[in-house]
Amino acid sequence: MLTTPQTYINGRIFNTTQFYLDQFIAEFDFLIGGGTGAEGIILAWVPEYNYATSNGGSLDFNNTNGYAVEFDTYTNTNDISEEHIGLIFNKATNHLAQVSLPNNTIEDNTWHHTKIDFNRGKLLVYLDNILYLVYNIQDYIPFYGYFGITGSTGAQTNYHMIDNINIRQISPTNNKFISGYCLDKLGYPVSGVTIRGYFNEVESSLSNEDGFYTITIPDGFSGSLVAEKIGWDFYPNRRYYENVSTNLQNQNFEGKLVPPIISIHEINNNAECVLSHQAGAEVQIRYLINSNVIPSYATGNIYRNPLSLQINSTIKAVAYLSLIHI
Ligand SMILES: [Ca+2]
Ligand SMILES: [Ca+2]
Ligand SMILES: [Ca+2]
Repeated sequence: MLTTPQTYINGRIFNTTQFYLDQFIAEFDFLIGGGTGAEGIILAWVPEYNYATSNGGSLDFNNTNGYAVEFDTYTNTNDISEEHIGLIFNKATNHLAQVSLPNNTIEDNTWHHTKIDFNRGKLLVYLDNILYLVYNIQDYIPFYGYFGITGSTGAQTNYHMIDNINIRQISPTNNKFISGYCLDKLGYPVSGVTIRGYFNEVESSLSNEDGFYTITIPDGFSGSLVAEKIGWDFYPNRRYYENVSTNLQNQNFEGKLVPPIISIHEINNNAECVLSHQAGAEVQIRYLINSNVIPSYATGNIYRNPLSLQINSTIKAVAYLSLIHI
């Protein structure tokens, strides 16, 4: 029993065992009804379960930094309709997805069954064996946290009851992870770095906008990780691991742009500067010249390799090229 039909109360049940929240299937039965009509039930997966309690339209899910599937029975801020199934992040007003239900689909004082199938951002929500909600959380980053079910009432009320809770992961004890950041020397994130894991199976992962990566490994794995991006070198160039049985964080790589090769020739009294770099590198060229002569290329990206810079000068010109990654 999460709530009785009293106004402005909440109820929650959390499993205090920490899980790696990358994949799970959650099933349970619930009953909503017997009161004047609010607010609903959610299944939550959150980094901490002891966040501050709340009631009313927040569904006892407020400032959680986690995700939840809601079975909402009262129209509040940003709600699509009175009864709906939704995916919310952090708090109940923040819907990532929601689908409307006809009135008295779930608020009918009878038992319903839900199955919530989640796999690295891909969400399927079934109600009484019918698929209602499909959504993909782009760039979902698995984290350590807890499963729970909460419910609340507001000015209007209901019984909120749950039963037969079953939450399972395909291989909860076998999945471990290694995570870290790819940053340049100044601490700026390097995104789009392929982190390749070499062990029994080769698995890879890309660093995101924050330079953060996470890679799943089998329990007890021995092998190595390599960071790769065209135009970049990384330190260390390989990280070695032996018999890893816990999750490892802050396994960082420091990125450095591969230095270009610059050569300057004199051709018919003109200076030609040829600059070679690994194809595909995102590099911007800035220059200073100790004469008033304008070169034929001012700035540019290295789309061609090598890129040549023609300096039309009969006097001796010196080009200072500095490379700035974008
Ligand atoms: Ca209602
Ligand atoms: Ca609501
Ligand atoms: Ca809602």
